[in-house]
Amino acid sequence: MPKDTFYLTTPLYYTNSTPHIGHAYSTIAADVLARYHRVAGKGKSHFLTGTDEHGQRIADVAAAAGMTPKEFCDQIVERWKQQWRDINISYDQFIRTTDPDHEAAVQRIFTTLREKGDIVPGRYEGWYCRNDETFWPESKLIDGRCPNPECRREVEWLSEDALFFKLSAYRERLIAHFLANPAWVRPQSAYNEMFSLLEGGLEDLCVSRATVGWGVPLPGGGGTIYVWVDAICNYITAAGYPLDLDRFSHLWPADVHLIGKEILRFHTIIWPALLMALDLPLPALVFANGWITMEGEKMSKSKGTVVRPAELTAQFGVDAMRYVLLAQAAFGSDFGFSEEQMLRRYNADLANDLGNLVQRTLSMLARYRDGIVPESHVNDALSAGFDDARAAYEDALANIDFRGALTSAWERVRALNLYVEQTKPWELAKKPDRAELDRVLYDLCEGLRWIAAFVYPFMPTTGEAMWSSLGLSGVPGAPWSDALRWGALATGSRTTVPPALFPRIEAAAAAS
Ligand code: ME8
Repeated sequence: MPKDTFYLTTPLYYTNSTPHIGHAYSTIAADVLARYHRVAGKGKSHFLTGTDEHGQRIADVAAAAGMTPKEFCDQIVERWKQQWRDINISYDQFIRTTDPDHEAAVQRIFTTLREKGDIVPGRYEGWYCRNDETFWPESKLIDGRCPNPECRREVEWLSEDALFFKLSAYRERLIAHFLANPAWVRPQSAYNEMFSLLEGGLEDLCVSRATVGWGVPLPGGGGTIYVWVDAICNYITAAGYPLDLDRFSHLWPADVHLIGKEILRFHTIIWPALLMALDLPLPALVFANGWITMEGEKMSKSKGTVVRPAELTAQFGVDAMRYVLLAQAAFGSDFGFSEEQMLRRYNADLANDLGNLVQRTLSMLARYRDGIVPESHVNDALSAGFDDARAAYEDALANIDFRGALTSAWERVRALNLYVEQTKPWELAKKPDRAELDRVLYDLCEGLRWIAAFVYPFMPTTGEAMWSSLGLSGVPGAPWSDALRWGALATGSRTTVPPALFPRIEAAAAAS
């Protein structure tokens, strides 16, 4: 069977904690792409997310809470799922690394790699960070501690018989893949960093843990499979590998793995090498989002600098939170969390620009024409601007450039607001000849329809509210190539004025 589905993934989040806006940021980004592809894509799409539940760290947290690791994960997973429902994440599949079919698939993969000679026995001696579940060479430690700025905990010396994946044997092939596919890791800075890591040489990877009990058991006994190998294989096990190869053939290779930049090495060096060892094709793109920072550093639970999505949705609402997070910075760049900046953006882009356009357009239509869409007509100047915006929007999302897509949509929002100022419908309404006012009102409603389609992947509830206010049913913008033709809004459609979508928030109210 040929691959026919756009396949998109997020990282699997650790269940030792609950979601903060950093996790939400990556997941919202994936949701935007998934919704856009469902509406505009040529085929099906599949959006995978889930939880990473094995490893010593999670066993430790569970023990501290007086629960078994599985009991602990079962209740935390519900909080992740609830969070995603609360912010309108439309995943198609949620995988847990404790799912029995995932565990069985990982064991099969492990056995295959052993049989092929890619996993071999050896002895591990070195530093291990229990918190990060990562082996660190001595040269990387900072003052004898874990070099991850979020962690910096003491590392332990491990000395045990272990199994190793022959990562170093894949270095040449990885280098060749990077050279032949210069856009497969993005942004460019991520590609460059990973390429220079490769050039610096690779060591084999220890893939078994004799002393960690909470994990996928090693086939044949003697401990568990290294949690990162277990977790990273989710992208193929969720798609059916190796137990349902028919399903797998529709999905794999993934079109996009969205990840945070701190896990690039796992996704662009270890993961492709594992896939090469399994004779499977590599994902088309790994895109690393930047970090949302607080006081210049990645948000960190241990430093008490995390912001929860609920804190933002209480203030702005779900859609506005989704918008402000993605409009704030180029995807792939870090940005400092600032409620003040978010508030400014909310008031400028949502309350003033979009909210105002929706209200004034539909209110004027209600007042002057009983809410009925006037006769359809062609307006070359306006429609050319919308065609260009559509092309720019599509191009931006093909390049995982959320801010770019929003910019092209908001240029049209502002163009329509300007059109209102220039044509002054309230003055045209005083003229006995109806034709000119009808043309302007049609243009505004039609423009609004396009904007609803652009807005929908980012702000689903808002897009739907705009769409139904225009008397339309179905998913805004679907199917894309029919919907995004100027003049498709039917004459005679009955519109309604929605409640204010984005009431202005005063800074004083926000602070209280
Ligand atoms: O790393 N800014 O899970 P995790 C932006 N289980 N994105 C952030 C962020 C921030 N401040 N904080 C977290 C793991 N993220 C592994 C992954 S994948 C097979 C296994 C996002 O719970 C970002 O996508 O620590 C980052 O990579 C992910 O959450 C890390 O989640």
